[in-house]
Amino acid sequence: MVDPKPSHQPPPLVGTTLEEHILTGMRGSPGASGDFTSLLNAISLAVRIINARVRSAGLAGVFGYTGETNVHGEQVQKLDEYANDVLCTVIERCGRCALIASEELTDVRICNPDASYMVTFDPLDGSSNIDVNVSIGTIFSIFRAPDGGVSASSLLRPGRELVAAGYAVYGSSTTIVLSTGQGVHEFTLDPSAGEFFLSRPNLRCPTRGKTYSINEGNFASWSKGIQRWSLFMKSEDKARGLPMGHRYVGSLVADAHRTLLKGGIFAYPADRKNADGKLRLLYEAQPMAFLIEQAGGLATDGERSILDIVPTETHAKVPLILGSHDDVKLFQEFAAGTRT
Ligand code: AHM
Ligand code: MG
Repeated sequence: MVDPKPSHQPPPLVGTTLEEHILTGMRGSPGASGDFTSLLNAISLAVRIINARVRSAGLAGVFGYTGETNVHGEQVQKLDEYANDVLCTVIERCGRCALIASEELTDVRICNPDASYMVTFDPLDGSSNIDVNVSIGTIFSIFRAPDGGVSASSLLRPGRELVAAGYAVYGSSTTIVLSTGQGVHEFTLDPSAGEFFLSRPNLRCPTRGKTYSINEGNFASWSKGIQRWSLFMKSEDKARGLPMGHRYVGSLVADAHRTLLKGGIFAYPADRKNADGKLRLLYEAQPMAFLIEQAGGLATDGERSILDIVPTETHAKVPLILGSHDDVKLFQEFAAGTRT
């Protein structure tokens, strides 16, 4: 007897790996030399190594790895320093990166001056959440290196020139969300295989969302316009979808990831203490803005697209408002005082 034909296609036995996905995207593209794939492979390796350490961070405490030295007499690094060292080592060794900028490095680091790319990263974003077992992540971006060699100012460029950006979330699972300028795709680590597999292709940020995300504790230091916006978010008007729900993790990766997937708005605006906000333009705001715009959302400083702003220095800060198109536009109207 012949089995009846299945009514649907069975899922593939093996999913698409991150490397396969990158290779397919690069095939046939001008200048595809394999350098870009090697660089992304290096970043993915660094993320897996950092992930292993993040997953045992609690055990480190249990086993007494809390002081300056551990039971083996080795220096114990803080997790964010460790993440920085892993990324620097793996990226430098792959030989495809000319220049590195990191939140943990005071100055940019020239590694392979003739290489084709430059990389920025925030090695462990949301590090204040490490001790309380809440999601943290790694943010990165990739620029093409200029012809004629790199210098300290080579990375002071608008985010529009990025060739790729992404972040890893060390959450209930470990994921990498990546864009090489052809949509945004999520890959999830299968810990048993040690491999990232495509889990959600072509992520789109909904036009409107149901939650807003901001540190409400800063209310008293915001401008009048932003205070009015915050009160509006909490006001009751069912027909307009108000009040919005409030969600705030305090890790940019986690708050931006939720906003990208479910819509809504994340904001870290300027306040009385921080005239330029708190977040860093080069390795936090630019990569997140690149991803959100690729997913159909908006990322602004309240007026301009983040991707049009040129950093004045490596660690320059910027107000960051990102998320669903309509929710970000509304924020801008309140901030500008055109809506009260
Ligand atoms: P960092 O942990 O890399 O220094 O990043 C700064 C963090 C962001 O992840 C987060 O959005 C923000 O600081 C939270 O700040 P606050 O505690 O002031 O709300
Ligand atoms: Mg950060």
